[in-house]
Amino acid sequence: MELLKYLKQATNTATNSIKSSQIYRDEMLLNLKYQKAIHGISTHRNNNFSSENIKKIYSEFSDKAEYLQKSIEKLTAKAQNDFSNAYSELEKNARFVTIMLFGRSRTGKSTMMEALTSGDGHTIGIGKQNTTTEIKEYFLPKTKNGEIPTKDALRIVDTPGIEGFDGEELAKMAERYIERCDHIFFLLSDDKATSSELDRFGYIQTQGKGITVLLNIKSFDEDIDLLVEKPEYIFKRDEIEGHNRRIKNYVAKHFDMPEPEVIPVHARAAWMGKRPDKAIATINRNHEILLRNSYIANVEKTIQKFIVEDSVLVRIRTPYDLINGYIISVKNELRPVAGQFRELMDKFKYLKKKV
Ligand SMILES: Nc1nc2c(ncn2[C@@H]2O[C@H](COP(=O)(O)OP(=O)(O)OP(=O)(O)O)[C@@H](O)[C@H]2O)c(=O)[nH]1
Ligand SMILES: [Mg+2]
Repeated sequence: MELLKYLKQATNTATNSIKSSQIYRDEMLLNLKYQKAIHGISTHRNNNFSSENIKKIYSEFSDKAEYLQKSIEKLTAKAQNDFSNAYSELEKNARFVTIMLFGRSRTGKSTMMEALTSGDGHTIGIGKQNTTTEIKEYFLPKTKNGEIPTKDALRIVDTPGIEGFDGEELAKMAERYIERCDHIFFLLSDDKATSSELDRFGYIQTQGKGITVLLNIKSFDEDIDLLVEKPEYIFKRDEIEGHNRRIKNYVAKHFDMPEPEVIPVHARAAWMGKRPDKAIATINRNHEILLRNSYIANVEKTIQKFIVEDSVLVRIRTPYDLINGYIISVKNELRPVAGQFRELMDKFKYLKKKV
């Protein structure tokens, strides 16, 4: 009940912030019609040049200039469309505080989502990569049949793995969602954390999003007994400390951002502990202890803390971060085209002089 109050507060903040950012959205949409500023490039195409050579050179120049102009048109039209959609999504979903699960395939994102929402486990992968192939949203408080709530809620988003067999397309799908969320749970598993996945911190940072690392302790199922009896054999302090240091050092070395919090958790045990009916069939163990020793409570505490302490500030920023993110990405995409334009102009000036 207490949290609902804060969720309501977050909704109000988001609504106000979106309203006050609308003039910037309009300006952004207007400015993305950049192609209007480049005109007249090929107006001389049919000029009656006396020399065949000049005619040929001029025509080549015009072709290239037109091609570049079309590239810019396409690029800006796409950016305009994507931006406009992303912004309306923000408007439409202002009532949700959104936490997104992000990470390589098989790190346990879906398992974590099932644990947090006390799900039936059907989204968890069985031995294969890229089990999750689309963005899926889940809500707390839960609604009947998982319908989209009409009131303020916490939205937990499960995404496809960013590094798996199905590669780039799915990774892009997950990355595109970053701009729509308020906070990111970056899943790493203790069995196979690579530095290439940590490189994604840089991208998330440019979108202005906060990150908490969930270090999923993926011990074997047979070790679930051990987790109940002797959790310190599963949550090995030295190993966790090693991961913790490695993650923090890597982020500090490569990105200009605060050290992320790293929370060790056993996603599978948490899910089993929350689904006693299912788990009883497989294990005859004490679910309360299993749940406690999974340390899922630390993840839940982080969510509560985010809702109570940070969500208001974050939600003031969200629409502005979205706008900034697009400015940065359009700039990056336009840069190579601008370079080609410059090169073309230099070449043209040179030719003119020669002629
Ligand atoms: N032993 C153990 N296995 C886990 C744990 N978390 C996940 N798994 C297993 O790891 C596999 C992948 O888990 P998922 O939750 O489907 O992973 P995902 O990150 O959603 O994977 P994609 O959907 O492919 O991106 C499943 O077989 C899980 O049962 C854990 O804490 N311990
Ligand atoms: Mg999944």
